[in-house]
Amino acid sequence: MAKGCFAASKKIDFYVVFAGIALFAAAFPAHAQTADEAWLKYLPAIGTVNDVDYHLTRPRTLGTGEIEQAGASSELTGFREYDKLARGLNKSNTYIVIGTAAEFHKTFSQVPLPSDLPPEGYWIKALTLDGKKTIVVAGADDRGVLYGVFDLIRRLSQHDAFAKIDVRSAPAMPIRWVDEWDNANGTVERGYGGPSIFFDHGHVRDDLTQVSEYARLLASVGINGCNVNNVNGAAPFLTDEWLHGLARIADAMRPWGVRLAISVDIASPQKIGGLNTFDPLDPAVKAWWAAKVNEIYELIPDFAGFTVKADSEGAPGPASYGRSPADAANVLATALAPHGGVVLYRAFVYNNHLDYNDLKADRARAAYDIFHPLDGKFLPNVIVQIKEGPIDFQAQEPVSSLFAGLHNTSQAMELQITQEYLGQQRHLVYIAPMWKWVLDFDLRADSRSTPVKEIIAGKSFDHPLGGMVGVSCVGRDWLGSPLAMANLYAFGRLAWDPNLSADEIAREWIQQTIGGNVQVLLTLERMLMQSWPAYLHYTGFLGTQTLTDITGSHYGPNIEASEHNGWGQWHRDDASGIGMDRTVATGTGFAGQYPPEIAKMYESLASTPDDLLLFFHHVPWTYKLHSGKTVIQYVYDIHYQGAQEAAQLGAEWATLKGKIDPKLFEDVRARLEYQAGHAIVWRDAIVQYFLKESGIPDMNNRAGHFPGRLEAEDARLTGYTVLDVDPWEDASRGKAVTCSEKTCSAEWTYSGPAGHFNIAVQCFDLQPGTARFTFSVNGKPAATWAADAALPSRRPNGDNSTRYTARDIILKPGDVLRVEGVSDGSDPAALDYVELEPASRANLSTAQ
Ligand code: GCW
Repeated sequence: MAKGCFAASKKIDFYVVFAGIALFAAAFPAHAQTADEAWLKYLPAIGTVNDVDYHLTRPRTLGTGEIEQAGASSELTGFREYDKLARGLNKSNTYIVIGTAAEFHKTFSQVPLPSDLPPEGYWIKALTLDGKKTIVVAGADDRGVLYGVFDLIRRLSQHDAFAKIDVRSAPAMPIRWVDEWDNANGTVERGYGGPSIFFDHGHVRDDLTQVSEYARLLASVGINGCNVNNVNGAAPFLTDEWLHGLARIADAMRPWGVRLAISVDIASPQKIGGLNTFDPLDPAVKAWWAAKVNEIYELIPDFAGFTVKADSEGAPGPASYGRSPADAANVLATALAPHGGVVLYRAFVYNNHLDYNDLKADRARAAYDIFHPLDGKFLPNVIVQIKEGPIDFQAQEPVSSLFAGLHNTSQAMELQITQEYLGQQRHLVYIAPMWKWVLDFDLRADSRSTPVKEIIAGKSFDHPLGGMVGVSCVGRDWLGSPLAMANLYAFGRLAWDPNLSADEIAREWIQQTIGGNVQVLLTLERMLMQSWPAYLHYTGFLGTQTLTDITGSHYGPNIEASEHNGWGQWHRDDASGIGMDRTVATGTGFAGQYPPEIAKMYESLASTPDDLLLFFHHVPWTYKLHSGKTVIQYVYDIHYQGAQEAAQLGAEWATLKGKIDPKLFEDVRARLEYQAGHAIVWRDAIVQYFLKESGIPDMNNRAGHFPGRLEAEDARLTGYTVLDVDPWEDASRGKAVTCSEKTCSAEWTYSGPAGHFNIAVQCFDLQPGTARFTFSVNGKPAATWAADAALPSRRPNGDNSTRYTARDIILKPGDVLRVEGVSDGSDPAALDYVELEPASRANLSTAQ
């Protein structure tokens, strides 16, 4: 798979000069990933500049604050460049003046500022000031100015008309943070974009250039806080050396209005503080936290606060002393309150040693069971941070019942931007449509309208705090995949305004990042919007959650991995049926945690929406969905459909060849081709597993039938030995062959009709080695390739099953097909099958 090409795709044209060089890039070494390579690049947008009668000159700043200066100074040359573009066209002078409302009152009291701009809000207005055409950007405060300037830039990049510009905007919620799961050693938990931009070998990095770039990106979409270290293993970060390093990170982010937060280990007083307890109610522990917090604020006066993972997945917590999360949170909150800091206490607290045989046991219940009784017991600067679903960032879950269970506590919703369970950035999955579904979900608390977006904004239950936290996990290659950056962008935009739609956010991002013409815009928008449903369709079904290896990679298919263990991500399938009974009447009672109207909907089979059916109910394979289809037939149909949709993504992208940057085109093309192949691995795993489990055939006769497939285990093998793949469903019919010598081969004699074929070779690309393959017909090599992608697992399974397709191969009966695999010791060139498809039946996944 192509790696890292995107970083090199920088194009020096007007808009890049405008954003990337004129604004900031001079300060950055050429090799670093910069914000203009994410979306701040202002490629020419669609259509023509329709606002050419402006002669934009450098903005005048009314204040001297660092944040305001950052926003303003950065724009100067950019607007001059805009002027160059407009040269020769009919134009007149227009000035830009930026400042806080207070500064405007002092200098230009005649400007009719709105009197009620909320914190961090702004007003952009075209008017006449001192006889000159002027665009005023007035912020409620410094951050408001900065966000207003970024809004103006966004409009510039989309070529909005300025003549009548009149915009008022303010964030929907005060907490708009990203969380990074960076470890002290420079790795990033669940990060797929390379090593940490913050840390290296147990220290804060010397060069924090990329941190400033990241902060600029975050500021451009209104994010105002960044928690830089993993919630796991957080204890060392409170030591002296770390705090000094963290202060440098805070300095790098401060000009962009992004405040530093850190994760803390609740056992720190014992682990690094020399106390013999971390009991939150122990006076020595309280004093330790208070002193530590004072120390932090000496170094970082605008420190944002702490995030806490406690009593969860092995992390220590207050339960060790019989204390509650409120006891622990409040000790930290007391220490932080005098300085204006907050505690984000994660509700991700559950027992990962549940008894699978106990039909009442249910991990989904945990957050509500633990936190609902504590409602009202948290101090005002504590915010309970709740994952959007009751389990764990699955491709589809109902919304967490806890959102409606805390009326007297501030809440933040935690989303995952990094695609841990959504294809780990190797698959294109634009998550905004899923987030929108969650944000818009009306929980009907107190039988009135209480959509999640209003609860977390503090509106539904009247709290001043609340917001959204996105687990981002960027690395030195940002998210490691160019199109995945749309998710980071969308997160920020939704935290600012959850009423934006997923498709309009997609359009904004495409225009700013990829540019191109209307076809590019519409095609990529369609692709982004189709990508989450497609992923859902080939990875799981009807609310079972992602049927992945949940005790391992969280990537490829492994259906039994979720069952028979204490982790509680069960789907409880057997020969008779599938699903978790979470009803009050006969199941775990989880459905009853929702307010009555929602509880009623999920309690009954008839009113539970099909897409969450198996999250709430256990049903026979022959149970009929609202569509009239049986569950098992749906499993077959939707996985064939999902794989086809994945192939369609590649086909759509292929139509953009020549219309966008060639390196970006090729990078994404290779990724989508891989994704289409991996979707087939997913499809086959799930379909053959449940075919065997249910014993019910596919009405459409696809499950278990692969007419064009030649299995490796049926071939004439030289050096290869037959292997039972684990889990069995990850290989065609459960078997593959593996090379125990240096060079091995598998041969088949073709006996079908003559014709042109695309021939897919399905092999396993293991870590850490590089196997080599050659596919030949009658001894003549048709394709040769190296299996050198970075995929999880050192054993052949669905994590690393990949396909290479040789196209338009002419075959006649009697031809000998041969795959030769060269093992390098650590990658034994394992092979699953070859699959022949008539080239005329233009397989969408083959589009190039
Ligand atoms: O889903 C799990 C992840 C862990 C993560 C944990 C959490 C940081 O697999 O990597 O740990 O959630 O959210 O705490």
